Amino acid sequence: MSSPTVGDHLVARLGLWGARRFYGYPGDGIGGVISAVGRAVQAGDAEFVQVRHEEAAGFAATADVKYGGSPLGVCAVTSGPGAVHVLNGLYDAKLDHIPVVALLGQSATSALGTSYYQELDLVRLFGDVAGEYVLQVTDPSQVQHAVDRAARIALERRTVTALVLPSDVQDLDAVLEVPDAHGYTHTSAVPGSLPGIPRPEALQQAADLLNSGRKVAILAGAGALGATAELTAVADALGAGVAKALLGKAVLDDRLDWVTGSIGLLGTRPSYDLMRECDTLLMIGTTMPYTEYYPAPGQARAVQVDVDGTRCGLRYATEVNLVGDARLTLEALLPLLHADPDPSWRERIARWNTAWRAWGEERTNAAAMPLNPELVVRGLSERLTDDAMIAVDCGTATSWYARDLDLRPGMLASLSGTLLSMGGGMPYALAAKQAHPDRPVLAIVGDGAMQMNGINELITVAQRWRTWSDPRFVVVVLNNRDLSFVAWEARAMQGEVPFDAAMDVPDLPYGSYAQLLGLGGRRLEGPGEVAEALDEAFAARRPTVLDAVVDPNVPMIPPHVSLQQVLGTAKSQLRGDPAAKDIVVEGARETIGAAARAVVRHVKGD
Ligand SMILES: Cc1ncc(C[n+]2csc(CCOP(=O)(O)OP(=O)(O)O)c2C)c(N)n1
Ligand SMILES: [Mg+2]
Repeated sequence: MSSPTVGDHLVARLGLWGARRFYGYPGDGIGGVISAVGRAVQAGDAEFVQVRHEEAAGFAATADVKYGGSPLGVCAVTSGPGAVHVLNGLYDAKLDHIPVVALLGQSATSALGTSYYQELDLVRLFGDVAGEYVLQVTDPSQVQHAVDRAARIALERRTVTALVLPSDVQDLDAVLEVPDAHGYTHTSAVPGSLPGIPRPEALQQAADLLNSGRKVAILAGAGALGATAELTAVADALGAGVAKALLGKAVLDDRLDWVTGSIGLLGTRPSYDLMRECDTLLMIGTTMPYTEYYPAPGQARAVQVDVDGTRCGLRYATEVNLVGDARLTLEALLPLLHADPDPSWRERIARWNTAWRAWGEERTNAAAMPLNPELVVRGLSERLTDDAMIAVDCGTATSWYARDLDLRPGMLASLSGTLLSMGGGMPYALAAKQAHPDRPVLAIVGDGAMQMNGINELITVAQRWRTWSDPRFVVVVLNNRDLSFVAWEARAMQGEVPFDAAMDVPDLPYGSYAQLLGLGGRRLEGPGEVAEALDEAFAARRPTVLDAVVDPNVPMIPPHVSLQQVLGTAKSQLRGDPAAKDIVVEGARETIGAAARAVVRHVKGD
């Protein structure tokens, strides 16, 4: 066998870090690495997932880690356009604190600096997204330390790192043994120990504060995932209610009466009330950005748990910050908790939940033309098995997911949580399947996002599904022919009439498109069809796309509708929003319409 190349060395060294699944797209700029991945695939040491667009490679590498597949995500893309395309997916990783190494092709060293074709200054371009570590590799003896540094920094700082690889360097002979000489460095591919437990004094201080609370609220985020049992025990010991940030939704069962579900603009009213009424706040693995959904400043005494001390005290003024792993920290905190919770606190929380669920039923059953999206999403809750994986795109789908989909421990669910990028849903679902081919996946995606990249990644699904031991891959397209989320933002936040040419999405028969690809597909146009179609899709022996024709005029009502937002809606109605006549109808939809009309009357002085 010919001697290993720089590309082979790179792939093998990444393998030592557990990074063996490469999401990517070839091009001559990354040719030597792609060939090396190919040789590793042949040897059974690696896997290559070709996506339809490099952005999806970035999203999928991120999601693979989020769904518990690889410890370290990796994507490989070519120079120039490939590198530019992957950026958005990498920003998703950076903002959600997911370790990903990007392998970027580059023009040959002999051409660099000559404005060569596809030559971009990638070290500079990636200086932000991979600001913690971006290195152009020009000598084979760098490979060992370049990979070790890129992997270690990505893992330790939970961020993105990048290696820029000139094409000629990728094919040079590898230097597997770094010389024992001046100017060389010998690095290790052994990962660091995981984050540990805070100091005992800090734990005691936190316990004293929490023990003195009478109405304790817990806010759990992505950092709490994997700590379900410990979180439950701590919440019980404190008699606390728990609200969940979007990325932490899978940590606790949505149906528990002391769990108030999602929080924030897309969250529930009980989560808002929990925060506004508590006297003590325990934040675990979250920096949920919507500060108006925290307790009022000064209202609650607060403790925060986070693996990264720099994120403590970021959204709410804390008294004690516990820097450590969430599960270990909660476990260590538990024996110190001797609270005397007021039982009426959890009883109140349960009453809030009962009222919220009743209103949810009402919203779900409200008539809509032709389908109410909340009816579709609630139907999904009942059909998900305990091992289901869920991926959601950005749009009204995020809102219905946050409020209407009941998750249970054991399920895996994620989305582009901080970047909130459209186009994450399908690559996330694909990566979930690559990570766990034996589990079913559900993707909920808007029609805008589907047309942005979803229909393309459906081709990847068609290409790969026969390699999955469980072929179930259910895509629910919320086809409202509208960029509904932003249309509602325009109405509620700016008081603007949405601008049709900007908001309209062309209708497309997503189910028929799926059939063209050899997948299952069906269009849903009436409430009577929903249950049967969902049952069929979850029982199918191949991926299925359900094209749910839903009403764009079902409003996303914030959990507490502020006067300002209502005024915004009222103003847009006054200015003749063509949707206004449809918005103001029966059931739940009347809530915002009626409030808006009340303000309109007030403004007009009736
Ligand atoms: C890449 C990207 N572009 C634009 C936005 C702004 N944005 C947020 S939601 C949304 C509308 C999504 O439309 P669709 O996928 O049809 O879902 P809907 O809200 O209609 O259910 C837009 C344009 C974004 N978040 N990401
Ligand atoms: Mg839409």
